[in-house]
Amino acid sequence: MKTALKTLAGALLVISLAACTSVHPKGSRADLLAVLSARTEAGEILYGHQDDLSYGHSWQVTDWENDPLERSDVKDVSGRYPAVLGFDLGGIELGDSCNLDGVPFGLIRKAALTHIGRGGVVTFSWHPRNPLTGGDAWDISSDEVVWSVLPGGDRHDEFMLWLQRAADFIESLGDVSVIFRPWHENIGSWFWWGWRLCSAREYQELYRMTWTYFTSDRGLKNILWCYSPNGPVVEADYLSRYPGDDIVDILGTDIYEYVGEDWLDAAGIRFGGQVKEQLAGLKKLAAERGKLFCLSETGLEGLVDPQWWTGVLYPAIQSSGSCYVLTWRNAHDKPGHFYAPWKGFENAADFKEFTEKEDIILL
Ligand code: BMA
Repeated sequence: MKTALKTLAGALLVISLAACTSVHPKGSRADLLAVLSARTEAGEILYGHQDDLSYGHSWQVTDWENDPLERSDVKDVSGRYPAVLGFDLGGIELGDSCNLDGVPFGLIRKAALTHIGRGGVVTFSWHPRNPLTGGDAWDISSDEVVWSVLPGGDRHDEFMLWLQRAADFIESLGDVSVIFRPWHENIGSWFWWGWRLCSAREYQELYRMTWTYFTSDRGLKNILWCYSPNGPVVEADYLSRYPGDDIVDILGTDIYEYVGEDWLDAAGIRFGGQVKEQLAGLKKLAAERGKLFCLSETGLEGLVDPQWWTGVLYPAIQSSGSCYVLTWRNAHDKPGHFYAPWKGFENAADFKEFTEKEDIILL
């Protein structure tokens, strides 16, 4: 009975949302969870893009206080805004005014709230500097960094100030709910919190300390917590650093297509297989735990495959049960570093076709 009622409520939610294309209820975290669950149960996948309202392939917002934030590479090509918008908090830890990619935090706040106001979902990643060496998030010169920020470690007090600044920013958004996925891609060893840089227990403590500070110490309850290791990885590795069912809401995975020296089709086939297999694994884990799951980051840099969206990504995620898929940013200052098409890009039609699939949701 309970399940039947839940399904009915979910169906009604989806019908009402389909009418207005809004995917964000602007309410509590329970509301956001309910909307995402209802969309997922209806077999729909929200499409997301990193930094979409702040800049694009050949433009950037400059006068952000007066800009209506109506430009978007995704909208330029498809006519609609992405349903999910990703932002990165890297730099907030030292109180910088701009993030690591030069985006003012004032703009990030305004873009996030504008997007939620339009009915979209917002997710934050975080590439903080290395708290022990002073290097960046990719500084893996020491394997004592995580240890040093945990209770009792040399850098603990200062690190709590870093968490405070990140929490201050999220709190400054006000009464909206967002997805946060700190300490991502932790099964690789390219960030200071990565696989070879700390033990499983240290990683879990880092994640749990972050969650406890935000949730209990600061009372920030409107956050859905996403755990998003890099993929593909086997289930045992995925779970070995999992922070716990009591604190994680969404099981994520970051998987990119790399072409390298490969034949293009081979790279696409390999990537498609990896995504399919990883999402099938997450589907099982998520079902066992009553969680949602997603493709938290993906993409093919420079979109060198003219049919990547309809020929590679879509077949890999179709009917997967993933609640959203987010492609990475279109840098305005690095011409080849883009993951969504832009106005004038030669293969934009393939993306438009992808966005017109009835199970792919944009605003
Ligand atoms: C990476 C690249 C970098 C960027 C970082 C954080 O994957 O896009 O240029 O600084 O993400 O956004």
